[in-house]
Amino acid sequence: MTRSAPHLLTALLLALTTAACTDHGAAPQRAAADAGAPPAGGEWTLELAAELGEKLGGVTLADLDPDVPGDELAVLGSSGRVWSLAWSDDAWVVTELAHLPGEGIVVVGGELDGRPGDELVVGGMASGGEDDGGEGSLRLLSRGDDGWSVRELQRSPALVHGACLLDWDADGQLDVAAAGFAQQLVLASRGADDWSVRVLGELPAAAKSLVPWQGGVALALTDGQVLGAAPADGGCAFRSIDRALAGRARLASAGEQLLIASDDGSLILTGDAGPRELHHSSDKLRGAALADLLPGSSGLEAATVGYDGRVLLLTDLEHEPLTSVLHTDGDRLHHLASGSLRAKGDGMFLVAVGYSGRVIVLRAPGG
Ligand SMILES: [Ca+2]
Ligand SMILES: [Ca+2]
Ligand SMILES: [Ca+2]
Repeated sequence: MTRSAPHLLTALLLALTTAACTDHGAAPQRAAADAGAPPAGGEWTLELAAELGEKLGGVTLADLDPDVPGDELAVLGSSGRVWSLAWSDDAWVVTELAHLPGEGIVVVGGELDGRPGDELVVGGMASGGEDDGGEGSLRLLSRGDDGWSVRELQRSPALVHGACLLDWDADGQLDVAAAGFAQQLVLASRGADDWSVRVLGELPAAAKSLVPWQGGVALALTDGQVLGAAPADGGCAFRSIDRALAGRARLASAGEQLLIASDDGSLILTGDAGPRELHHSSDKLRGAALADLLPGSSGLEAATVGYDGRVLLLTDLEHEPLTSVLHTDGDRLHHLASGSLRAKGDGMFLVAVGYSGRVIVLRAPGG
């Protein structure tokens, strides 16, 4: 493992007494918004897991260390660095897994090689930074006996901005779906001998995000469309899920539902009754999480982050959603992940990263 002097960062417990505020004018006032009361569902705790000193583009939860039960964190830096953050002996241990030649924008993890532990898939630039232009790259990071190794799955004509894992061809093995500024949906699959990559279809605009959805994927496009893509007769069938004027930036899926975070600050939840706006921020949104974050509350909860630096929690989605500000970071936030971190205990977690270089870990109440 390329353990280049991992700096142990003393976990800084800020013990956030969340200043719950009813953020959206349409949302009703509730006890959660009263002075001194926690947000809906109870008090969250905030932890600064690391300050990595550069813009952070992506984060995910994955089982990077199979010897320790549960998931660790993987974080992408604008320099091309990929770090793992693992909770060990009451501190976050930061380890550089790889230093890619290009900036990483999206990272997902899952079982891709049949060996213990999750692998990582990173989408981003082939070389240089996001704003430099040039080719993109989709890379696989695998943990071997001698540390982590990197191989390129696909060299793209432009930045790879979204990726997700799903079993597209229903052969029992996860595949990698990816898209970006090249306006193509690409599928990478591991065969008996090696990986193969094929273009599933052309897109009408650049893609910012994709997630597994309804046996295929959903894609967030910069022209305001959200498209569904699913296997059909050996190929791929596209359909429109939602359309708006503003570009779409991040997606999260849970069952049949889809959460859409947009450039105009709107946070949309699709459902039986069609798309519904849960919240509207004054700045671009750059994160989407949709999960049962509060087991004591009925239904799912949603969360988002954005360029205003705020981490927002939305509860009571089935009725009139309540919005709580869980944290305000000092700079723009760029990505949000949710899941469990067994080494930290029970319950659900949100992890936010962005331009400040800080890795913000938020723990839901009731864990
Ligand atoms: Ca683990
Ligand atoms: Ca594996
Ligand atoms: Ca498969």
